[in-house]
Amino acid sequence: MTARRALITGITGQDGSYLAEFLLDRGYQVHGMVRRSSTEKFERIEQIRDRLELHQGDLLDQRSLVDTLRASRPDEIYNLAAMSYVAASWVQPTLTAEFSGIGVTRLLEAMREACPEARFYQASSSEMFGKVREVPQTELTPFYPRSPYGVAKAYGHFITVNYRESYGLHATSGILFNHESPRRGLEFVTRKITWHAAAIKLGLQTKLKLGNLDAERDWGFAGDYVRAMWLMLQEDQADDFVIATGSAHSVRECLQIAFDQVGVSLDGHVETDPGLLRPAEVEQLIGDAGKAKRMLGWEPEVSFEELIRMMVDADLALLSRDPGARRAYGR
Ligand code: NAP
Ligand code: F7E
Repeated sequence: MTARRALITGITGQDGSYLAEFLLDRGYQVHGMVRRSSTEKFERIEQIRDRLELHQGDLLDQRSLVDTLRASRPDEIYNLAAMSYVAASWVQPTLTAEFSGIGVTRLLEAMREACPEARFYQASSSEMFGKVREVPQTELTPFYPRSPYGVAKAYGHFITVNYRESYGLHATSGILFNHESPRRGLEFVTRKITWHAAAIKLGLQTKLKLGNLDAERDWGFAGDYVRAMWLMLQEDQADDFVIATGSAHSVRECLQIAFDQVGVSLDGHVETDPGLLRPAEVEQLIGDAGKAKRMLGWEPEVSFEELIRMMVDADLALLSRDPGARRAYGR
């Protein structure tokens, strides 16, 4: 039997790397789209690099998208590429809209041209709920995004729904709440905390500066969430699904768990920095993944506490091996 073929945009990112491993384990031929860069950033896919077929392309460039789809001939397309850091979306709002909003239309247009029978997954986000209209949030909760990132993702979500309804494409939108892992970018709050907890424990840093400690998120493990992406594309009908754990925790709780894990007191090590507050904040997000549970049989397997401890232990191991690792990010 010939292997099923999947194309992942954003394969060098946190989710892309976990999804690529997940699909390889299921016998897929996995293709990835990567941006040209003067220095390769393949750290997260190094361990599987020789089992992947990589194509050069960019969500800003229509020609490269059509060529990537023609060359990879995917049965399943996972559009994970985006400018994913909310805080940076105020610094580069137009570029964020181009990558994370219009880029979705470019890829859907390329799909119409090159492989209209494929199945398409769009990486939508709980940031679309922003200033929430109801608690918990479901597939039917109205959006009220609070950042240029959230606005761009709302566009990406609706263009996915629209191409499903206009052209009959098998286009699914996964509305995923925050998910983290030891491969999370160092600028996101959980990883910033676990990296600093480890660095402070090892005597490599003394202080951690954070913004809003009261913000609450519904945090899950990225490995659980890529399984949900795949399950969505195995459904005969394309649809929208919320993926979440159903519990919210504050940044403050995350700090406490991380510092407890390394056995260091928070006193004297943590400062709040007004410069890290956002122009408009999302105070609390909690998702209801009941539809995914009923239709896909999906449930998260890793709890919040297990996740943060796993990340702290991975950062302790990383920094013990190489104390200079990513010191540049240790701000
Ligand atoms: P990530 O680690 O920041 O990875 C983003 C990926 O997108 C990287 O591979 C990056 O490539 C690529 N990319 C960025 N701009 C691109 C462009 N113009 N053309 C081609 N590739 C581009 O993000 P993640 O956490 O894995 O998230 C994956 C997706 O899910 C994103 O769309 C994100 O917005 C969405 N999402 C994430 C979460 C979460 O909590 N993680 C929740 C909801 C939705 P480089 O390596 O070249 O930079
Ligand atoms: O912030 C607060 C911050 O940057 C979480 C992305 O994957 O999930 C992610 O977006 C909270 C916010 O993630 C710091 O104000 C306090 O309230 O880790 P974050 P995010 O903005 O929720 C969604 C679902 C996505 O789709 C995105 O792609 O933590 N916070 N102090 C801080 N946040 C950061 N980054 N750094 C701080 O020092």
